Order: sequence, then structure tokens, then C-alpha cells
Amino acid sequence: MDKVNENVREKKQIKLGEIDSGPILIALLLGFIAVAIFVILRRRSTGRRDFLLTGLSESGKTAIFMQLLHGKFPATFTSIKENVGDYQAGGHSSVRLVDIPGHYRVREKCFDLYKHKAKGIVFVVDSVTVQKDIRDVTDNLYTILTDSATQPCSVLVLCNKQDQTTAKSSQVIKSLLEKELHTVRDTRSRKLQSVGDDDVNKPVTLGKPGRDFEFGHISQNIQFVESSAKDKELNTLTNWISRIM
Ligand SMILES: Nc1nc2c(ncn2[C@@H]2O[C@H](COP(=O)(O)OP(=O)(O)O)[C@@H](O)[C@H]2O)c(=O)[nH]1
Ligand SMILES: [Mg+2]
Repeated sequence: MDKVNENVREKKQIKLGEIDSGPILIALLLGFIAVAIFVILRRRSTGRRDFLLTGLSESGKTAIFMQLLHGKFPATFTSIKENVGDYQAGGHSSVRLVDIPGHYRVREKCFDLYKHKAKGIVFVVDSVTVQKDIRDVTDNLYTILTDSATQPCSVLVLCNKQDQTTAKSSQVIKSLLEKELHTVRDTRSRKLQSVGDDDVNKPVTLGKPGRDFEFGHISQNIQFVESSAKDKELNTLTNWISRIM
């Protein structure tokens, strides 16, 4: 009986050994290539490649743009037109970086031009004046987050000017914004109801209605980090770009 079993095992072993692994390897390789092509085409077809620098005037958007693209901290100048340039992220291919002017008259028009191509939105905050300007900062962030075009974007809240001793930390800024967004959401939704719904440009409801507002409830992936364009401390931003590009 044992002999019979041994014979069967031997036969099996011989058969396994005889299998030609060539076609299997070729099939695996072809499968891998097909998946890679699918992933690349999908990425291209979404057409979202831009990274937008947004936020109020004087938060440091142009300084960040100039540091990343030209390694310079510029003398002050107010931008009324967007700055556009290719940023080489590490060893990867480049992304288009757009510095949206912060002045309220041009801000929204310019943002509307680029928002459908945006993969990432960098919301730059002046960490020194944020508490004083909390309503303006929050209004601007609310408009961006409730825009239906930004729902697939990743968002980075960049708490800039951390070289200043009076700068608020990203944790403090996050909770200031969370509280204020709760209030702004109430005010804006009441305004919308009184005007009547405009179905074409209906903004997305932010977070969970009836609950305290939390960043964890929104559809965008949002993160809070610190930076100083002045001291060229922009690793938090460049690492984030490399991760999501
Ligand atoms: N201390 C400090 N000042 C900064 C920093 N980034 C920008 N600034 C200054 O803040 C002001 C506004 O910067 P700018 O880039 O023009 O802001 P933008 O209006 O958002 O483009 C300028 O005087 C900059 O020199 C920073 O990281 N630290
Ligand atoms: Mg500027």
C-alpha cells in the first residue's frame, strides 16, 4: 500500500516539475502591464493635475510660489493676476502650480478658471493674524470647500509665518476654523433658504447638518500643517504634493 502511495507522489512531483513556467510568467507580466496602463490612463482622464495656492491677501501665497519655483523670498508686491509655473516635485514629473491672487475682486473669478483642473488645493493662512481675521479666512475657506468642483480635491491648510513668535499652531488654527465654520454654515444656509435654491450652482452642504462642524465630516481629504516661506521651511507642503500628485 505504501509503495503505491509513493509511486503516486513521485508521479505528481514529476508532473509539477515538468510544468513550463514560461507562459505563466508571460501572462503575469502582461497582466501587470495592463493594470499599469489602466492606472496611467485613468489618472490622465480625470484631467486634474494643478495645485492651487489660495487664501486671503498677505498670507504668503506669492512668497511660497517664488520660493518653490525660484528659491527666492520676494520683496512685497500685491498680485492682481495669477502666477503659473511648473514645479518639479522630487524625482517625479512636474505639476502646475497656480498662485491665485487673494484680492476679493479677482479671487473668485480666478479660482473658477482653475478649480476644475485642481488636484490639490493649498489654503494658505497667516498664522499671526488668523484670530483677528477669522471671519474673512473662514468665509473664504467655506466658499472653497462647498464648491462642487472641489469635492474630489485634496486640501492642505498651510499655517504659514511660523517663524514669528506670535504665530498660532496648526492645532489651534484647526479648532478656531472648526468653530467658525460651524457659525458660517448656519448663516449661509439661512441666507440660501431666503433667496431660494439655485439648482445649477447649488453648493455642497458642509459636514453633517445638525451636528457640530468637524473637518472629519467633509468629503475632501484635508490636512493641517505649518510652514515658513521666509525661512524656506516648506517641506510639509512639498512632501504633501509628492504624496498626492
Ligand atoms: N515672517 C514671515 N513673513 C512672510 C512669510 N511669507 C510671506 N511673508 C510676508 O507676508 C507678506 C505677504 O506675502 P505675499 O507672498 O505677498 O502674500 P500673498 O498676498 O498671499 O501672495 C509679505 O510682506 C511677505 O514678505 C513667512 O513665512 N514669514
Ligand atoms: Mg500674492
